[in-house]
Parts: sequence; C-alpha cells; structure tokens
Amino acid sequence: MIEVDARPFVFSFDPATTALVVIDMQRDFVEPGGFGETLGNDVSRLGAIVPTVARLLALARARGWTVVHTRESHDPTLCDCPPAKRGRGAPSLRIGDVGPMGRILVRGEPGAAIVDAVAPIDGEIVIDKPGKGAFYATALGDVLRLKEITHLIFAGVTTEVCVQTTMREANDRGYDCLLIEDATESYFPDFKRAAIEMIVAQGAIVGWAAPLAALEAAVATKGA
Ligand code: C5J
Repeated sequence: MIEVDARPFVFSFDPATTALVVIDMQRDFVEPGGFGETLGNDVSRLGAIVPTVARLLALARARGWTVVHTRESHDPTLCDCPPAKRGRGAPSLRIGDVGPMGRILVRGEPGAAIVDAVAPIDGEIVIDKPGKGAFYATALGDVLRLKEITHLIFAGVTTEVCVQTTMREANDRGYDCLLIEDATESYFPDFKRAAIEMIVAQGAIVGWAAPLAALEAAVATKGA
C-alpha cells in the first residue's frame, strides 16, 4: 500500500486497484478561443497547471498505473446536449457553434481534443462525456469495474464543476478518491478553494486532497 500525506488524513491505496482520472484537459477549456473563454473566463489559470498534470501523468505512466482521460464533448447532432445545458450563461459562442478551434465542445473538433502536453497515449482509456460527471451516460463505471478499480486519483478542470461532480459520483459508487490539488484548477480561485474544503470536510465526506509532491514522496518511499 502507498500512504499519501493528505487532508483530512492519510490516503492509502494499492496501485493495482487504482486509476488516475484526468478530467477534461481540453483545448476548449484551457486555450484561448474555446468554450471557457467564450463564457468570459481567463483561461490562463487553467493553462498554468498543464506542467503539473504532465508530471502526474509521467509518474502514473512510469509506474504502470491505469490512466483514464475524460473529454466533455457532444455528438455533432447535439442530441446529447439538452437546452438546460446549451442555453446556460451568455457565451459569445454556444456549444455546437463554430469558433476558432472548430465547433465548440463537439467530438472530433480540434477544440474538444486534450492539450498536447497531457494527451492520452496508447493503452490509456478515453471517456467522452456529455455531462459534468464522468459516470453519467458513459461506460466509465463498467470500465473501472472490469479492471477491479477501487481507488481513484483525480486531476483536471474545472475543480468545482466537472472534477467535483465526478468525485461525488465516484464516492457514491464506493470509490475512495484523492484529488491532487495543484493538478486541478478553476477559473475562480475562491471556488477551487471552497470545492477542496467541501471535499475533505467532515472526515473526507467526498474524498482526500494532497499536493503532487506528497504523492511523489509517498511513491518514492514505497518504491512502488
Ligand atoms: C465546465 C468542466 N466547467 N470540465 N466543465 O463547464 O468543468
């Protein structure tokens, strides 16, 4: 077992039954001209974590851990994008509209791709999800069950939307979840801080949080 110095207490996991889940590190959220920017956000905050997510991926790959990437994305017909989602906010471009990186959040378009520095490699699982949670309307639950995964380590964007939603879904399904706090980001620093506090509150009611250095130190100690 690997024991990570985490909040609110030590997070223990067996790498054989653990997956790293990297949420929505897509150009549409991280780069100028995508969905995040059309909503009026400063995307540079999200771009700043790319090197940390890459370091986390390098650790997982070096140790042979299961790696899952998610992409928030829709069918080109938008049959999986309800008005309750497409109509929200006042973006300059809505989901499905054509922007500088192709149609916003549509599968197969350049903007829906994961940024190069943290892109999936052969053998890694990629889940396209129409919702905020990665378990909703996807095969993620089945994929993890077949691999006998019990613990999930999370990174990606945005902390309080798709990361937190997926952690809550995972917690309800019985997974123990650790969030790598410097490998996740929000357009709103206060929301990131609050989301992490909510996750670890009340004795890890949703899960644990730790910096990447704590995970690296724990792995180095075990030589796992
Ligand atoms: C958002 C996400 N923020 N991946 N999506 O709409 O968090």
